[in-house]
This record gives sequence, C-alpha cells and structure tokens, in this order.
Amino acid sequence: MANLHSALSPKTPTSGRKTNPIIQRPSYFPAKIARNKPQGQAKYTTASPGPGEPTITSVFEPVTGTFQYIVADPTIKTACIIDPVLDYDPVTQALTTASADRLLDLTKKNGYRVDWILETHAHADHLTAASYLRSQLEKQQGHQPSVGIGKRIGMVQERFGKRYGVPAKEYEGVFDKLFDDDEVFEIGEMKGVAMHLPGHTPDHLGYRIGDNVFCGDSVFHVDIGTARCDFPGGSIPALWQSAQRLLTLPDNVKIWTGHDYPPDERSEPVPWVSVKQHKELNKHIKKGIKEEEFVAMRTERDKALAAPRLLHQSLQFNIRGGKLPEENESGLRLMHLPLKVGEVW
Ligand SMILES: N[C@@H](CCC(=O)N[C@@H](CS)C(=O)NCC(=O)O)C(=O)O
Ligand SMILES: [Fe+2]
Repeated sequence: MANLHSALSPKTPTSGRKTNPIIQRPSYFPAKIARNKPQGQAKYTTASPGPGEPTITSVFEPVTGTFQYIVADPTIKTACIIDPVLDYDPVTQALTTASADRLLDLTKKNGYRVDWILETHAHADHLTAASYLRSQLEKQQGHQPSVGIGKRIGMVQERFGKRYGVPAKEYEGVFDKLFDDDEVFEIGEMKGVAMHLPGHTPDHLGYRIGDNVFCGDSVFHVDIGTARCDFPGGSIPALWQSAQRLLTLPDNVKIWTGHDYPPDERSEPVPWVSVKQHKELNKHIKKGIKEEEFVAMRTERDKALAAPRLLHQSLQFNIRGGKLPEENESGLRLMHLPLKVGEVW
C-alpha cells in the first residue's frame, strides 16, 4: 500500500517505480505493449446471444489494458456502453478520441440506440470518454444517453476534488444517475441491476444484465486473480466479500472484466470467465482459498505495485465525469500534477 499512498500524498516523495525486479517490467502491463505507444486500433469481438440474452461487443483498448463493452438488446436494439476510454498522451497532453469513435462507429453500424453510458467506478488508470460520448451520441441518434455511476461517487469526488484543487462546481451534477445498491434499471426492454462490489474503490459497481455481470475491477482473468485494493477507500476484506458475492451466482453466469493484463504465457486479452471457471481456476479466489490467505496475498501484491501511469490525470478527469476542466483566464484547461521531490529539497 505504501506505494500508492505515497504517490497520492502531497508530502512524501516517491520514485513511482521501484527497483524491485518483480516490477521493473510489471506483470500487469500487457507484455507486448510498450508504455506510451498507441498500439493501433482497439480489437473487438461480438458474442452471439442465447435466448433472452443481450448481444455483447467487447472492445479492448490496448494502451491501458481496458475492456469497454457495448451491451445491446438484439431485438429492439437499445444499448448501453460500459467504461469507455478517452485516449490521452501524457507527453503531449493531447486528448484524442479514436477509441471512443470506434465505439460510436460500432453503435452506428449496428443501428443501436444507446440509452446509458455506465461507469463501474472512478478509474485511476485511464480517462473516461463518458462525457464525449454523451454529446456525440446526442448528435448521432438525436437523444442523449444518461451517464450512470454508483451513489458513493460523491465521497470520491470530494476526496480527490480537495486533493487536486478541482472546484466543486466542476464535478457536482456531472453524472445523470447515481445508482443505489441493487437498483434495477431499464435498457429498453432489458433489465440491468447495479451490484455494489466495493474493494478496489468504495463506490465500485458491477452491472448485471441477463446472465452477465460487468464486474469492472473486482475480479480479473483467472491467471491475474483480482484487482488492487490500495486506492484510498479501497479494502481487501471488502473485495473478498464482493468476489464471494460474484461466486454465489449460477455457474453459467459470465463475469466480464474491466481490464486484462495478459502475462507472457497468454497472448490474447480475455473478456469473460464463467463463475464456474473462477471457482475452479482463479488464482486468488478459487475453491479452497480462505479469506486470510486472500488478504495476505492481496496485501503482498499491492505492496509491489507501482502507481498507475495516469493516476493523477485520470482521477481529476474522471471525478468530472469526463468533462474538460474549465478554461482559465488565459484560455487554458489545466490539470495538476504533484511533483516528486527528494530529500535534497
Ligand atoms: N500498468 C498499469 C497499472 C494499472 C492498475 O494498477 N490497474 C489496476 C486496476 S485500475 C489493478 O487492479 N491492477 C491489478 C494488478 O496489476 O494486479 C498503469 O500504469 O496504468
Ligand atoms: Fe480501476
């Protein structure tokens, strides 16, 4: 935990990257992807739905290892988009929209009407395209989708708003819908259920739609296990409980993950794993692993992880729901970056 907390602390200097050989090339970073280099277009696959099930298009954004989803009713073609990414280059500060435009193209090509843009949490590793997509979709389909997130986002906004000096007026009211725990909502004729799955962050939600849960950053692929819990408000025991909640779902339910960081032995990112497979194979939560072991394992892992590359920019941007910082008197839109200063200062 020390790493991330020091990266977020205004006082403590940190190198951000440790010299520990385990994390010199962190295993969570896609093995064949170099930092800061866009890797061409996102890949997508569409799963054909069973009866009564949604059509799911998973679109992998390789620079941040994020899975974005388009979930649609195959008959009446209403849809939601989950966790869309805005491209951002921390060297030039350029915000670009190739990944989000790909989602727009897919919705257009399939004739979907997007009613919702759903965030599983305020991401700390990439910028959200929610606000951009809401305005583009309004133009594309003549109707504005609602941006939804968990009801506890207010405390996350306040915490990071204060830390980064984001004026409250830039984050208040930026989300259209704050979901209550277990709230049921409609995506056309489909039902979605907002499941509170805390641990990675306190506000974190999963969305159940048919026999699918879009679990964001709670459980990852079986060879990675689970998400880190060292963000402020994160909790390893809470993540354990959230994982147990997912494992009590029927065996056939598909758990669609928020990220994948394929290790060297695996060439492709994998969007979903069934509940049954998690119970048999997930290295952190499979049958036989006890809570104490999980807590010990997760604690060790979190200590070894460096802060996400886009931590500060992501948090400042995402508590605004993906809206741009307002222009200052010089016409500039600014974000704050804490300096890392050593003892010499
Ligand atoms: N290398 C990534 C790190 C991303 C990261 O920390 N991912 C979080 C989810 S937002 C996580 O849970 N990682 C778990 C792990 O790496 O084991 C970056 O710099 O952005
Ligand atoms: Fe995350």
